[in-house]
Amino acid sequence: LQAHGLIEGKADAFLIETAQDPLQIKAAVNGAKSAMNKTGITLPVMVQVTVETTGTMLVGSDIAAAATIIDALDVFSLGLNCATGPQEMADHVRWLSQNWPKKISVLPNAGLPEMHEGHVHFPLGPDEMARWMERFLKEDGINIIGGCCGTNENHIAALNAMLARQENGKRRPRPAPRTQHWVPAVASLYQQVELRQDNAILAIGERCNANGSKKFREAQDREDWDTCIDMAKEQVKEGSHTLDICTAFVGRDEVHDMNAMVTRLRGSVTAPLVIDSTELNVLESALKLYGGKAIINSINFEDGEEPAHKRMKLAKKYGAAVIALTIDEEGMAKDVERKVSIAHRLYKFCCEGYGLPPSDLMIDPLTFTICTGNEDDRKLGLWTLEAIERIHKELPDIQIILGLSNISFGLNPAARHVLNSVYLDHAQKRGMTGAIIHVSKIAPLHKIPAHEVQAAEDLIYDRRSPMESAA
Ligand code: THG
Repeated sequence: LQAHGLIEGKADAFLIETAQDPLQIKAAVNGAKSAMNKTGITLPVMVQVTVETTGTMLVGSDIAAAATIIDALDVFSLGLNCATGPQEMADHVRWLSQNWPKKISVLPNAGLPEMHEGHVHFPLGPDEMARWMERFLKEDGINIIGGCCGTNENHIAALNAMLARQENGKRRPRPAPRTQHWVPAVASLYQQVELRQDNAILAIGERCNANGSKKFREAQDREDWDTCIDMAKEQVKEGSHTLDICTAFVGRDEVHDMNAMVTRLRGSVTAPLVIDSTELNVLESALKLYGGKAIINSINFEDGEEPAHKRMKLAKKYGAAVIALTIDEEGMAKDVERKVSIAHRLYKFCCEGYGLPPSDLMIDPLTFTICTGNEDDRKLGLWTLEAIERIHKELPDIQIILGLSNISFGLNPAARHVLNSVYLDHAQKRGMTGAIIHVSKIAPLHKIPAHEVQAAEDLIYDRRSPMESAA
């Protein structure tokens, strides 16, 4: 309603400012978008976060986390205002300059407030303020300037005079050129996590899953949330970059349990969340509660495109990355050709249809167990590897992930760890960028006895040297 009134009143842009919490920004941006949809009038949406002297927003988000979350909301500009003066903002302005792909605004206070005989005094005068802004303009290429607390018409006049001095006063100054480098990422409230890890995969912790862990399921069933959260924290400690959360459990309320997890996790773990549910309402209620940039797990075309449309709308509305499975109206893709062709269809649907950045699309070409003993299943692991290689070649900018542990269902735990580790290594070499795994149960190949690696590879490549002895 407020946004609607601003449009009716002929506002030129929306400015969402002095933001302390990314969740508040998501709500405000969506309010503005909904009013723009209703009126058919599109205005630029500008966002400004308030970074305290601690170096983070009040809830703890640093500038990289905030930028990652806000970028996914498709805004016009991002900047800083309030809390501090320009000096304290300089590092964050520099970060924006080097990373943020769109316009940058800077509206500092007139320095850090001091108390003088019971009165608040802002120490920075107009000229000093203008010198800082000139530096930001010339060194960091910022686009929009102004002042916040403690500034008055004299400060603004000084900024105006500074601008008029640029380029001999002939015309409005161009900001210094920037060579920013935007890194594809997701984020918790606290930190940005890059979707492409250097020489490693993005590790998605698998254990907070009612179907994937007996311990989790039992804790969830007795609503022992402390144990559930401890399992999340333990996975982060072990090296999980993000956490898969699944509360689907027959006989329990999945929305209630997901909400219980998200409200507790958002303020207590630094890893971004992967919301794993087949139910649209579970996905939406989790995303509504989460201030970070989450990953939706998952979309597919099993029941046609309608469910995928609904999930992509959620992804755009709440600013999330997306895991997409190679499943279509014919079912789960098992052979290479079908996996690759569905991957292309998913790419067109999500990236061309909804403007999802390719780097935020995480294709999962499906892992099936190769340990059933069925003749028909023996090549499933190999086909997935070949599909990874092709998808990586044909769609180099997207991410490729697997629910790795599925590969070894049916084996004993020790053999599973070996097969999972070896399969991970092969999948990574072919272009997989992330995996849902139990990090502490993955070993580097040089730590696994050579004959066990050999046995696992024989199984993966269907070379008929029986792994059965290991099982
Ligand atoms: N793709 C995507 N999402 C997924 C999967 C996928 N989410 C769920 C699942 N598959 C990946 N997660 C797991 C989690 C646990 C196990 C397997 C896959 C697992 N758990 C042991 C078991 O069940 O035997 C441990 C049991 C225990 O600790 O009690 O194997 O493919 N996108």
